[in-house]
Amino acid sequence: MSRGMFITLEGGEGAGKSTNLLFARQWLQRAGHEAVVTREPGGTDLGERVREILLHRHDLHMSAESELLLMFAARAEHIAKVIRPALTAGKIVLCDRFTDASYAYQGGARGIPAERIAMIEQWVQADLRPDLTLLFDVPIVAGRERAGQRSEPDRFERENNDFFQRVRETYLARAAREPQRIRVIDASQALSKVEQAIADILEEAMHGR
Ligand code: Z5A
Repeated sequence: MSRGMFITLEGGEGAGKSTNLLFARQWLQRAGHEAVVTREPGGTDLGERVREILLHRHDLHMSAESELLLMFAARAEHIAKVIRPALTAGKIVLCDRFTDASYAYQGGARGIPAERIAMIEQWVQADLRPDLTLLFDVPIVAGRERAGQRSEPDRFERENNDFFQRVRETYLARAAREPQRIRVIDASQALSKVEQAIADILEEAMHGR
């Protein structure tokens, strides 16, 4: 069987990943491709429980290392149960966040050296890397304003602007190093323009498939 395609969506808070994931799924559907839609942390029973601990258990204080390892514990399960089986079956996987987020949040923002993250990435993922990553980039304040419309902030949303600035810079630095895979989309534009940018990138990616 042919290997499918692994597409991830990344970005800071309120950048529009969830909104645009729906658009990407519909675009693929119209082009005749069924996509498996999933998210991190999460995507499996175990992953969703780990997500609950990571995002919503404000009474639990954890070190950056514990946070990183919990992300990868959820990821190992997600890869084994959802991502690899779908790719092996030739499907497209659309995933809301993946390992670039670990580099941005636990690496750039919390300070864990990238080389250490790379070791765990290699162990947990072996040769699995996204084929394409859509990075939604928006200035911190605008993103936080959009996200702030929601009720209770999660554990990450309680961090300050400097934290989110480091997240943004790490994402952009990774995109500069891997411009073929990580495509930066200006998410401060009107939604219709963002959608057009996604459609153009998907068109190109599907063409080369
Ligand atoms: N995390 C980590 O630390 N390490 C890891 O390895 C992984 C994750 C995998 C959960 O992620 C947290 O996990 C995340 C990083 C950490 N924490 N943070 N921050 P999440 O993806 O579930 O949560 P999130 O980043 O907070 O997502 P979000 O705030 O829901 O943002 P979004 O999905 O990018 O945005 P949205 O919900 O699509 O849009 C927000 C609002 O803006 C909404 O009302 C939209 O209608 C509006 N919007 C979107 N686009 C536009 C445009 N273009 N114009 C105007 N309005 C717009």
